[in-house]
Amino acid sequence: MKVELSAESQAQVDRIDAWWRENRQAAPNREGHPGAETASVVDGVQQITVVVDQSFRFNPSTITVHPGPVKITLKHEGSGAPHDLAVTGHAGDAVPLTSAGQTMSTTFTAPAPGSYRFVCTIHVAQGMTGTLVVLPS
Ligand SMILES: [Cu+2]
Repeated sequence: MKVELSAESQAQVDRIDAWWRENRQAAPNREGHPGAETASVVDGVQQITVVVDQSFRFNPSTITVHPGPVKITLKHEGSGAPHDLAVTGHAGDAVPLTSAGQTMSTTFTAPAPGSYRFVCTIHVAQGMTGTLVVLPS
């Protein structure tokens, strides 16, 4: 059965369609954040490898460290856009843009105990964020 819609109803359907398309595209924003790991000490430096791909997520997305030097390695095992990892509010605590297939790392001194956000600076809008927890000792 074919239903004729009034102009007003059609406009409403168009709006709903547009909303649906927009929100389907924004679906990565609603994806969860995988993994939680504590850095392990190798040669006196706490080390952790964070894997990224085309899903706009860090894995692990929650990293726990103790005070002292921390080495974060970003491993891009997917395809598509490059990613970086920057602890917000701490210039220098950042792994530079890492392309698909590449591995990059940075070593820095853990900031004061607390909880910090880290982001992929070019995919904040896709919800590509994580949490760095620095324990008191
Ligand atoms: Cu990214």
